Order: sequence, then structure tokens, then C-alpha cells
Amino acid sequence: MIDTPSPHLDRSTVDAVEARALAALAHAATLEDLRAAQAAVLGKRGELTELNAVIGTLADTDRKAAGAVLNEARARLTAAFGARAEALEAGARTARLDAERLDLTETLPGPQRGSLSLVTQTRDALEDTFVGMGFVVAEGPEVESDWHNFEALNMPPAHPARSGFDTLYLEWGEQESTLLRTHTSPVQIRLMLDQPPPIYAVMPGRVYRKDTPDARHTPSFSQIEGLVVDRGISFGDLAGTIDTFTRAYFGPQISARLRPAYFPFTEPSAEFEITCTICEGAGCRTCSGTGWVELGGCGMVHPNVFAAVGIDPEEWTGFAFGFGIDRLAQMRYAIPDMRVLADNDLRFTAQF
Ligand code: 2NL
Repeated sequence: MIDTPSPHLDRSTVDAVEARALAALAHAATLEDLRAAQAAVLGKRGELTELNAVIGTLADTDRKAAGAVLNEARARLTAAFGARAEALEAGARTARLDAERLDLTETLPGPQRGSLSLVTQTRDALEDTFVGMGFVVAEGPEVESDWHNFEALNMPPAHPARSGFDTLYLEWGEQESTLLRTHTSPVQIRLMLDQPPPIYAVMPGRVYRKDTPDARHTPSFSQIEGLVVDRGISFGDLAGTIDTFTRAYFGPQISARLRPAYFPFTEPSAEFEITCTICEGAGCRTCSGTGWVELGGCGMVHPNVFAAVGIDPEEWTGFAFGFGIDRLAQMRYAIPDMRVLADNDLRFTAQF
């Protein structure tokens, strides 16, 4: 170690200053206290800084050693104050975060827990049913190209069926080239482009239409569509699949029936109806006394759709079907107005 350079600046003087500074450091409970303690020793008028002046009064031969003692003490104290400041800052930050924490459950009336939206619960149950029947679940983008959403589905630019969708377009690329998908069918197009048959898949997801909200319409809703492509698939397979699904999901008291319909992407096409879940077929207001309610549509995949995705219609045939998940939940739980599905009113959500 370094010898005592002179009676005016001996080692013990520096040690005493350093010891006092470390005691003040340990005592500082806040960043402010710490800054004050640091300034008192290392600042312009600080105790250690003042000792610098003594160096000038020393003999030439003692200056170097004295300077080293002071510098070493300064370096140790600077490091100690820096480390303590970091620790105090971290503590202050944790305290601030704790103070600012907002407990959203405090506003709930009682010990109530959140739950999945009824639409999500319904979608999960539908997926389970179809997975149980051997289908896989596929997803795709909600922002789509005109080609995937319309053209590949046998709806060329001026096709009248397009106007039935009231599409929401994005300002992206060529005018009306990019849109919010109006149905989940483009996911099936992507699947057929990506992989060769056989395909047994369902596609659940959110779709968008420029509809004014009312009891039966919301501008965004969820759909599930199914697609089967294999050798020798017939309309009988379609009818059997719809019936099997209906019984598996709703129970044996509910059955399905098909009635002729038109969709541009299927031929022949059908809409499918199920036994009214409110009156179980007896006839009531919901089913206008018929005992049946419409659930969705289906049909054999149109050869033009196969042509668009490069599947040989001589080798492969297939069927597709689709229905609204919100509409299904509305029927299953007898919900008079679909808008409550998105309201997040606890008086509604707590029931499921
Ligand atoms: C409905 C009717 C349907 C399809 C969707 C479809 C998809 C491809 C090819 C052929 Cl890639 N068809 N989907 C077919 C018939 C009906 O939905 O009422 N949806 C809510």
C-alpha cells in the first residue's frame, strides 16, 4: 500500500472521509438522500474534493502518491454510490408499478370470473364435433384478395352473387383488389392450392360484411365451413355428413333436411334446415310454425372451383357446407338479439 505522503494528507484522513461517506450512503433511504450524500463527499465542495487542494501544498516528491490515494478513494466511492443509486431506482420503480396497478376485478359485483365468449365456446364445441368425425381444422387470413374470396369461387368480377355480400374493401393495391373476407371459403381455396386431396377439413373464423346491425345481423360474425374432396364422393355423403353432425352436436331429437338452393360455388346446391330447437319440431314463433329452421348451405363443389385450384374433376369430387356460428348459438340458446353476443354485458355473459 501507499505510504502516508505528508502530515496534511495522510492515509487515515482519506480513510475517515471514505468511511463517513459510506455510512451516509448506507443511511440514504431515497435517491434524493443518496444524491446529497454523494455531493457532500464527491461534489465540487465535497470533502474528498477539498482534499485535492492539499496536494498543491505538498512537496513534489509526495504529490504523486497523495494523488493516487485520493483517486483510488474517489473511484471506490463513485462505484459504491452508482451501485446504490441503481438499487434505489429499481426499488422506486417497483413501488411505482405496485401503486399504479389497476385491479379490474375490483369493479365486478362479487367474486365473479371471466369466461370465454359464447361464440368462442360454440366454435370450440363445433370444432370438437367435427374433429370427432375425422375432420382437421384449418385457418387463414381475414384480409383476402378478390381472387381467393370471389373469383376462385366461380364469381367473376361482374357476377350478380357478389352484390349479396356487401363487401368491405381495403385501400390497398388496385381498387377493390383487397378486402375483408366475406366468408371462410377462401381458406378452403388456399387449402386446395396447398395440398393434394383427399381433404377433410373445417374452417372456422371471423368474416365481415357491410351490414347494418340488427337483431339478426352484425357486420362481423363467425362462420364455419367444411370441405371434403376425395375419390367417389357423392351427394349422399354430403347428406349423411350433415345429418351425423346435427345429431352429434344437438342431440338425437334434432335432425336435418336439405332443400334445393343456389350458390355459385356448388352444383347442385342445397340449404340445410334443422328441427327447430325451441319447439323440437312442434311449430312455434321462431320457426313460423314449420318445425324447421334454416342453418346454412351446402352442395357439391362446382367444377369451375376445382379448375381454379387445379384439381382434376374427373378424378376427384367433393362437397362443401357452411353456416354461421353466431346464428347457431342464437338458435341453441334461444337468444332473441345477436348484438348481445358482442356487448360483454355481465348479465348476459355470466349465464354461460
Ligand atoms: C352459407 C352457405 C356455403 C360453401 C359454403 C364452399 C367452399 C368452396 C367450394 C364450394 Cl372452396 N363451396 N363453401 C358451399 C355451400 C354453402 O355456405 O349459408 N353459409 C353461411
